[in-house]
Amino acid sequence: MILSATCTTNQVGPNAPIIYRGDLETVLTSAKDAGYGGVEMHIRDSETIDKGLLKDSLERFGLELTSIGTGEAYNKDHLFLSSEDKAVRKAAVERICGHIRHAKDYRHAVVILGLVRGKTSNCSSRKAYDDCLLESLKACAEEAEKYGVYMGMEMINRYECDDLNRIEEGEALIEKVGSRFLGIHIDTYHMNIEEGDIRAAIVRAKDEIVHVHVADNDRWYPGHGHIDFESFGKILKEISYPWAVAVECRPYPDGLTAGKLAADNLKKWFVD
Ligand code: LER
Ligand code: MN
Repeated sequence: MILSATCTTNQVGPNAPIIYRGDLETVLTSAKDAGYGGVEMHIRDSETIDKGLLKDSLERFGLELTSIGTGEAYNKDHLFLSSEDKAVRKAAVERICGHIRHAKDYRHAVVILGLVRGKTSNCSSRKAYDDCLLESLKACAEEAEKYGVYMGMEMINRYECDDLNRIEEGEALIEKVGSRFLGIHIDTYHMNIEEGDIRAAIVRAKDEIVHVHVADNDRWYPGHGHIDFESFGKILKEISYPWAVAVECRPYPDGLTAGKLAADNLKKWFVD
């Protein structure tokens, strides 16, 4: 298991759950100094960034790219996979395919499918949402299979997204898409709201989980609130979860403090 920190070089809101913000050198230095082994980069469009620079910089710092956050496609560009507008749907699929072609240069950089899938409330009916989302996911899965890149369908709480809140919903959709490169991405903050029995849900989906986010119940760094991370760490050990655990919390009281306390706490709880 590798500990990862959320980072961005883009402008994002003060409450966005991304710890390190700033230029590439600054965010990678912060992640390395706090003791992380990898980073999750939140990238608006992989096709328009200097991918070589990112790769070289990560190698220089000895950090892995564990995951690509894709939410800006929805938040800033209003692109989403379930759109009934064919042009929007196509652009959303192309955005995700661009991230997939970027992720292929790394060992296991998961392309996150969170808000970029859209919401049922963005569509004229539940059926339209389901049909459009399935069509788009199948197109993305084709690209993912070509390059052996995993996409992680993130289960997000009901207040932020009106579908795919619970792990079992994710499992059902993944079965419909039918690609082993579409996996489940869990997040302690969302599970704390949505799952009745977190352990049972994780154990049931264990073979499909490709990425993990951690934040406390108040979305501060793990250890600030009342989620039992020691037990959560034991569940990940029980299923022999091999991939990254990325800290995705609000940068409170500031990014450097949040990132360092999160890393110290998680090492204490998760690493033998
Ligand atoms: C994204 O990983 C996430 O967890 C959402 O809550 C983004 O707002
Ligand atoms: Mn998350």
